[in-house]
Amino acid sequence: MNVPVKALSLSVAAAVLMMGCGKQEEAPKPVAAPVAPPVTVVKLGHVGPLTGGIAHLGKDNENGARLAIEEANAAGIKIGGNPVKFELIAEDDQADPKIGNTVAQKLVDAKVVGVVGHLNSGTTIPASAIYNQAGIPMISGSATNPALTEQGFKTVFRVVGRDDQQGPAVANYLIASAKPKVAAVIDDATAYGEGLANEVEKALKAAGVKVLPREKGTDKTVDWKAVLTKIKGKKPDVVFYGGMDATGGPLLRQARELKISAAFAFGDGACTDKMAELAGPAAEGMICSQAGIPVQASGKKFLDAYKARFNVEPILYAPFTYDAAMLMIEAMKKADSTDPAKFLPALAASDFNGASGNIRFDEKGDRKDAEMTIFAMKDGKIVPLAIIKGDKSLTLDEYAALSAPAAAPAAEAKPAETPAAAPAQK
Ligand code: ABU
Repeated sequence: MNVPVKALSLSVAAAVLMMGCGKQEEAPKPVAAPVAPPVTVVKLGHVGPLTGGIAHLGKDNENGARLAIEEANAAGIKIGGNPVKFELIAEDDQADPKIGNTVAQKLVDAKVVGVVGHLNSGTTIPASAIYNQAGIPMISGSATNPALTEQGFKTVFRVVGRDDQQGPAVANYLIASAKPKVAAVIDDATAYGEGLANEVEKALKAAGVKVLPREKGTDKTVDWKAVLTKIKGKKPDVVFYGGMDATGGPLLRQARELKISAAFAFGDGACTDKMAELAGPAAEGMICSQAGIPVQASGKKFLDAYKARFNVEPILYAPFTYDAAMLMIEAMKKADSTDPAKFLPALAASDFNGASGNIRFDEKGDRKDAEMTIFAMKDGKIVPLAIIKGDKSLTLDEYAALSAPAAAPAAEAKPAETPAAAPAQK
């Protein structure tokens, strides 16, 4: 797991000098140079799709974890008395559950001490059993399907909210803003898309909205014309799609091409500026939700560091994967050990002010008091309309004013010992 690297150097012994008279003089004694303490290399895994339609989101997640690790290495952390060097082992699961399991086993075999990931619920849920079997903690920065943390695994955590929070949040916004009588719900048949669509449907029905029979595609579908033609005839007032932006963008563009005028709403997987790139002007006005604070609220220090390091803006959940890696590192520091069995209790007891706000876990490994944010697409950018925290609905400015001390110093994140530093709780 840890590879000690010993650096040892000795000064060169002086040669014995024979002086003119033939008398042998005693050579100076060798002086040992200061011995550098052994460096412990600590491997952390990150997994997400780095190829395929949602590679942009996988790279965003990976960048967040990488930034945290580079900052920790620059800070020069000691654990167990020795300096440590964190190494990120980044793997591509292509958003495919089978490949997800293969790379999970690869990370176990590589003796990582923790994993940040995976990105998709459909890969994270099966992979979590592999990590749990090996006693390796994992924190997803984006998987929102409730089943992930309902398995009873003590090694499993997430730093975003759940779809049984996100579904009602976006559905209730849709109900209040569009006052629909009839709704269509479509999903991509993944653990995430179908699960979130189910939560939205439940909330719509509970509010008395008639929900049409479910329509389905896959996470590769880009031709939605048959599904949309079927829906058009039933004249829904609103359409919700459970799926990612790579498939949601074409869906929205084709819906407008078919002159479907319903309000469209999406979950976090399709709550990105990429929707405007893929759908064009058809994306204007769409509603979407994220299962956490908007990236803009993650604090200037994190945003500046991310931009400086990667020369792009973070897209969606990079602040959350940054925090996930930081949480692992903080837990190792607290336990003074890189042994997962030893730092796991410290991880479960985290109380940490990171880029995405204050993080504490409940007994299942879910984030306590996770925020939900509702966005609308304006001029090609998703703009946060409301950040829902407990029973409060806040604007971005109101949230920033409440949480500034916690959000600002992302790179210097400290355990939340000062109650004033934490954002308002329910
Ligand atoms: N939560 C958005 C996308 C990731 C997932 O599959 O849960």
